[in-house]
Amino acid sequence: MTRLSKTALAALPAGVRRPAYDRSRLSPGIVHLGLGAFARAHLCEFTDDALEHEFGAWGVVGASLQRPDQRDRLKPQDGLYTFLKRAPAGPELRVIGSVLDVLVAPESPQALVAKLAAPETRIVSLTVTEKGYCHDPATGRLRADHPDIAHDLANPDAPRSAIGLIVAGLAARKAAGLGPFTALCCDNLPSNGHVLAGLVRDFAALRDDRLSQWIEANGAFPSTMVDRIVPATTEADIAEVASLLGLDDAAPVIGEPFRQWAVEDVFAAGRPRWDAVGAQMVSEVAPFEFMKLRMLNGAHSSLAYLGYLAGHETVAEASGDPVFARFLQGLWAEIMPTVPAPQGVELQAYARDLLTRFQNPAIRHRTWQIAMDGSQKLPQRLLGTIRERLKAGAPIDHLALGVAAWMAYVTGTDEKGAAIDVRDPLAAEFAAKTRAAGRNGGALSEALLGIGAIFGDDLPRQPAFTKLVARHLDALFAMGARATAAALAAAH
Ligand code: CS2
Repeated sequence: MTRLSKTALAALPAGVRRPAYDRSRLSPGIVHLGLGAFARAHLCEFTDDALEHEFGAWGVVGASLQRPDQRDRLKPQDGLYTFLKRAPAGPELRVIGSVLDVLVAPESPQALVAKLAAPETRIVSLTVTEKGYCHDPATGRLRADHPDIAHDLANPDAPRSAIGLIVAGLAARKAAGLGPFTALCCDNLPSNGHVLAGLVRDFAALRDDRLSQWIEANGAFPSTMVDRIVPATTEADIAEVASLLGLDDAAPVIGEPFRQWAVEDVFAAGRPRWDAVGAQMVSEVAPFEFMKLRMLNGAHSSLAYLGYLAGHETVAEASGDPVFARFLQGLWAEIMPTVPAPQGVELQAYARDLLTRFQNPAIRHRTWQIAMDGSQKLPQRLLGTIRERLKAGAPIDHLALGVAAWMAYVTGTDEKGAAIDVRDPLAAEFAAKTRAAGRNGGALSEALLGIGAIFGDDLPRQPAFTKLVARHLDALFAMGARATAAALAAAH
C-alpha cells in the first residue's frame, strides 16, 4: 500500500478532510517540545484549523526529547498524519498538515537550540508530561539535584531537559539581540505558565543572574488548560486507519470529538488565530484549570487505580460499571465545592458530560496508561482538593479512596496476585517501601505518606486523612476495589 505523503494527498478518499491551505508556502513559527500523540491531536489540530482560517508563518517543528521514533515515522510522510476522531456514531478521518519537521534532541541538541534561537521561532510549546519538568510536584520548584538538570547545568550548550533547552534557546536569543519566544506550557499542571516561568527563572539564575533578569523582564509564559482524551495509538488503530484511508500511515493519532483549550492571551511575539477556531483566549485560566485537573483528571486517576485493581482494562469499561459510575458521582460531589465555576459553565453539567466522555465506547483508553506517573499527578489531581476539604471540615471519603487505590496499585500486585507493571519515576522507592510494609493498611499508608515530594509535610499529620486512607486500604486488601466502592456507596 502507498504511504501517506504530500504526493499521496491526491489519492485520499473524498470524505477525508485535508489541509485546505498551500502547505508548500508554510514556514515554521512554532517549535513544539515533546511531539507525542496528545500534541498532534490538540495543538497541531488547532494550528491546522487556524492556518486554514488565516494563513501565516505558523508551521510546527516538533522536537522529540528522547527517542527518534516519531521523526522516523513522520519524515517519510512529509510530516503528514491522520487524526482519527472516534465518535460513538462512527469514526471520522482528517489529515493534519501543520507539522513541517521533527528534530531529535539527543542526536543534536545544538541543532535544536539553534532552531529555538532562530528569529522565525516565536512560540515554543511543550507537552513533556508532568515528570518532564524536573520539579518537585508538591512544591512546583526546580530540583537542582535532578540528573537531567545537573547534566544541563554542566553542559549548557547541549541540554537534554525541556527547561535546559528553553533556557539555552533564550540565552542564544539574548546574545543575538533578539527578543524572547513565548513559552507555552500545554501539560496538566496547575498554573502551568507560572510553574514553567519559575522553573526557567530558577535554572537561568543558576547559570547567570543577568539572563534570569532578562527573562523575567521580557519573557512570556501564558497559562493554558488543555483537554482532549487521546489514548495511545495501537497496531489495531494503524490497521484501521490504513483500511479507511487506502494509504499507510505509520503515525496516526486517535482522539475523542471533544476538545477544549483555554489560553491566557499574553504572547511575546504573536500567535496563530487559535481564537477563531475554538480556543478560548481568557485573562484568567485558573478556574478552567481547577475544573479540569480536579474534576476530569482527579476522576480519571481515581478510576484508573480502582478500575485496574478490579480488572477493568479501559476507562469506558470501568466507568460503565455501575458501582464505579456511582463512585464517580460521590467523588465529584466532594470535588465540586472546591472548584470555582468558570464563567458560563455549570459544574453539574460538566460532570455529566465527563461521564459521557469516559463512557464513550469507541475510545479504548487503558486504565494502565492513566495509572502511570501517579507520583507526579496526585498532588494537583487529588491532594489539593483534599487539603481544601480538610480545612473546611468536609468529608473526603471518595477522594481518600482514590489515594488508597493508588497505594494498593503501587504495591505492584493486583487483586489476583499478578504483578503490575508500575511506571513512575519513584517506582524504585515505592517497591522498597511497600515491600517492607506488606499488605497492612496502617503500615503501608504510613510508609507512602512519608514521601514528601508527593504529600508534603502537612498531609501525613492530618489524622482525618491518614486514618481514612489506612481503613480504605485494609478494605481494598480484604474485599477488593469493587466491593470497597460498593460499600462506600451503600454508606452514603
Ligand atoms: C489522563 C490525561 O493520562 C492521564 O493521566 O488523565 O491524559 C487525560 O486523558 C487528558 O488530560 C484529557 O485532557
